[in-house]
Amino acid sequence: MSMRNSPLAFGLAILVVVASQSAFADDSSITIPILGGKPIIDGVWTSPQEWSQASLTSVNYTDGTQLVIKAKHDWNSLYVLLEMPDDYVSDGHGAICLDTLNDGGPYMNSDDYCIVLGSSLRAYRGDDRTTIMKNEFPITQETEGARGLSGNNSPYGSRDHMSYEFKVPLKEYGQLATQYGMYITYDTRGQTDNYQHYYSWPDFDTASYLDAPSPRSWGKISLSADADVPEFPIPLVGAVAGSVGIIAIFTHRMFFKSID
Ligand SMILES: [Ca+2]
Ligand SMILES: [Ca+2]
Repeated sequence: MSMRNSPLAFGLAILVVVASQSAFADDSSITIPILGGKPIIDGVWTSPQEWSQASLTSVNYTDGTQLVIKAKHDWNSLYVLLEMPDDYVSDGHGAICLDTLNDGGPYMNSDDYCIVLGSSLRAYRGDDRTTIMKNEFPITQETEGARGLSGNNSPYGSRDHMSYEFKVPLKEYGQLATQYGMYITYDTRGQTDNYQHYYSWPDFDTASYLDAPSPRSWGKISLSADADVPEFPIPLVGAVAGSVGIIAIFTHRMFFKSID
C-alpha cells in the first residue's frame, strides 16, 4: 500500500474499530435516565406512567420469549423493572447483579453483589473465588423488591404476567459512581412442564440460577443526568461522526497534497 493511501486506510480502520466496538457496546450497555417520579415497589405497574420514563432494553430469546428491562435512577438508588409477558406463574426468580467498582475480572469480588427475588428477597456478595451466588449478604435497610402477576397498566403482553420491581440503594452497596457493571438473570418454570428456563442480560446460553458469568462479561450501565434517553445511543452517533470527521480531515489533506 502506498503512503498516499495510508491516511485514508488508517481513517477507515478507525471507523471500523470504533463502529464495531460501539455496536457491541450497544448490545450490552444501558444509559439510564434520571427519574421523574419514584416507582412504588409493589411488583406491578402501579400506574401507566410508572415506568414510561425509563430506559428500555428488550431481550428476545431463541425460544420466542421476551424479557423487558426498564431502569431509572436518582443517583442514590437504582430502580429496575423486569417483565416477561409470557411468564404467567409466580414460581421463578429475578436477579440484579452489580459490579460496583466496574472492574470486571474473572470472579465475583467483595464489591460485586446480586439481589435475588424469589419467594423472598436475598442478597449475595462475591467470594473472590467463584461466580456462584452462595455468600449471602444481609439485605440492606433500603433495598426493596417485589413481584406481581398483572396485566394492568403494562404496555407489554395482553394477559396477566410476571413482573419484578427492585430498588437498589447504591450507596449501601459501595461507593456511588455513574458507571457500573450489571448482570440480570431471570428464571421461571415452564408453563406446561416442570423444567426451569433461564434467561439473562447480557444473553448467555449458560445462564442458570445463582451462577453468574464472570463480571468481565457483564453489561455496563451509565447513570445519566438527563430525564430522556434517546432510543439511538449518543455515544454511537458521536463515535461514527467523529470517525467520519477524521476521515474527512485525512482526505482533505490528501487532496491538498495531491494538487501541490
Ligand atoms: Ca409498581
Ligand atoms: Ca467488581
